[in-house]
Amino acid sequence: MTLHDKQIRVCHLFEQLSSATVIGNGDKHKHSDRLKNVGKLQPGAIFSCFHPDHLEEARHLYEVFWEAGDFNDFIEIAKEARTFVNEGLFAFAAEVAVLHRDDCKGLYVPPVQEIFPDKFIPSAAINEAFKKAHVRPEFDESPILVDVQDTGNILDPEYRLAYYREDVGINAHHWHWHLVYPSTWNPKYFGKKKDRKGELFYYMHQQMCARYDCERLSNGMHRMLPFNNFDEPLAGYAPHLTHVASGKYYSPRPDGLKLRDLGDIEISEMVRMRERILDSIHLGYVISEDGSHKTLDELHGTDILGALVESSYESVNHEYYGNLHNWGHVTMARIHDPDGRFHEEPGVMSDTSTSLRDPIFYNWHRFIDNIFHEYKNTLKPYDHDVLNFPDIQVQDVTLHARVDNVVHTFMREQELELKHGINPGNARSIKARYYHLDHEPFSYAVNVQNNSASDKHATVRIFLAPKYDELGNEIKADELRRTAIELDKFKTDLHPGKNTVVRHSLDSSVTLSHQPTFEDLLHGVGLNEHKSEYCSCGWPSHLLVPKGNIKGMEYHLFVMLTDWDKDKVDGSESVACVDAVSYCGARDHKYPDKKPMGFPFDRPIHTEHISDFLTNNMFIKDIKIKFHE
Ligand code: CUO
Repeated sequence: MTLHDKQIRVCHLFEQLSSATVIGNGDKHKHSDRLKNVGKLQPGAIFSCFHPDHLEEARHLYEVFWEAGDFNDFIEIAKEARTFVNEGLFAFAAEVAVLHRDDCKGLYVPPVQEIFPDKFIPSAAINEAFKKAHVRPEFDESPILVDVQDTGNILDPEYRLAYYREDVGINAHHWHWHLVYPSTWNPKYFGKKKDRKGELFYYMHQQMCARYDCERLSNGMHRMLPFNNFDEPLAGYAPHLTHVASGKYYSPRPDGLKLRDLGDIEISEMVRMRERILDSIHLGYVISEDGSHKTLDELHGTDILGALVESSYESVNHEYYGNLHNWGHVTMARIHDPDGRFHEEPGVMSDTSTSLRDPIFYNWHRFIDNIFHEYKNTLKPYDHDVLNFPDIQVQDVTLHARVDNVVHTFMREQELELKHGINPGNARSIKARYYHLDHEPFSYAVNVQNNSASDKHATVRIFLAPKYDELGNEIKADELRRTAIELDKFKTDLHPGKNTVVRHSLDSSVTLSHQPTFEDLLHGVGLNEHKSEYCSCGWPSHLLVPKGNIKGMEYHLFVMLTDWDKDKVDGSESVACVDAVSYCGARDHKYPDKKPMGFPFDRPIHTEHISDFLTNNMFIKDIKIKFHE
């Protein structure tokens, strides 16, 4: 079977999943014995990647898919499961299988925004598409185009950031990230450990918070206030998303509701989880299931905490530390109907493909990030020797764009094809039109002097951080750590003497450069046996930099070169997807950088101004980001 034939069969598993009528498990006795543990979550219900029961059922299913004898067996058992398993849960499990089965290497799953357009496009636009399809003559196969309506207005101050929170690309990224790193991943069962999974949970979400704060400052708003108090009334949000096949919608949350106990979790338990985690951070060790102490050492501390806070399968003591982060998502998603008396569906916080839409996501994740920050603050600042790269001096950095050292941003029109998820009638194409933030392409030129007599290998680390806070005061070095966003990280070779290192924004190690569409995959376009589904993880390249403002918002562009021979890990040069390794890691490989994620901003900085922190191998250039209306 060719790669293309396999790809078509994978695509068919996901076709029309949004509008398919899945009948449920009424006929369960007829199903393969292998599927006896699935079919609990009703079709049409909103699958939660955070609720333990949903996750457990999804784990059963992806393990069945993983165990299938060969590719054909996998497709057949998946086709059977698709007839009665909840759609979202099925997609999650089938995608995890495509990502991890050896016989699926080189294959993609279609983009989640095309599988489930109803998780990305407000229902008014989707209804409009249905209407347009129904009122036209049968022979008319011309494309249908509908516009996406606003989900709020300026009476809600947070609405200014709707373009960002509701961006299709960031929500798709988040869904994908949690497929690459399922919290239920059992390394013993699969025989492979995902390297630094807990630390990446911390880092990827920390970066989401930092990026959100940059976006807030760009829009003249204060940085986000973390969730802190389990008794406080929370701000509301209305998603306007409805599941097409079942008519069930992601519930809105009115302003002013407080967290309440659910049948399966009490808020007081969550308070206790936080206390226990913080106590352990202050003691410097966590308590394992057998009562022994595990030190939060410099090498593993963040990874241990990440697993415990999320919490994932690798938590050292699930019983004692609980499942703080995941329960936050679930309790916030069910705040409007905690005991289920109204049969309401949860809100968007329940689902990884929708939760970034809700402002509360960022408050919650900053609260989680503050726990990691508390831990990082127990570590001593990096010594000069760790920061410095002897003989290497960065002399200048220029950001080349239309105007040097200025990046222009703007809103770009975009269309999303809906027809593979929902297709009323016979339209050749049904597209939803929306706008997203984008930026002009740019490149960095780094002038480096290698004062040694030999070639050196360097890791180039590029970050961006806003220069001023919401009040116009310069942000101090230690505070900059919270808002510094990674733009790129790559290897370069330095000859003795002067070097100019040039790198294009399109090559960034945080962003996804290209993702094939559903149509591409059906036609075999973009297939490459050396790439695979793992390569679909990555931050959207149109959101590499924040919006900035009309005047030109000032940012520090921070560049640091470290010794690649010390940073490298075995096999990192043979990683298949080098596209977005910073936030997504690498399939079947160690995270390709030995330094702690976020280095050098992950540890306290004791100098007041960032310029006093710099060693010879670092450089700061002030640049502007200018938004064009
Ligand atoms: Cu990704 Cu809370 O883990 O959203």
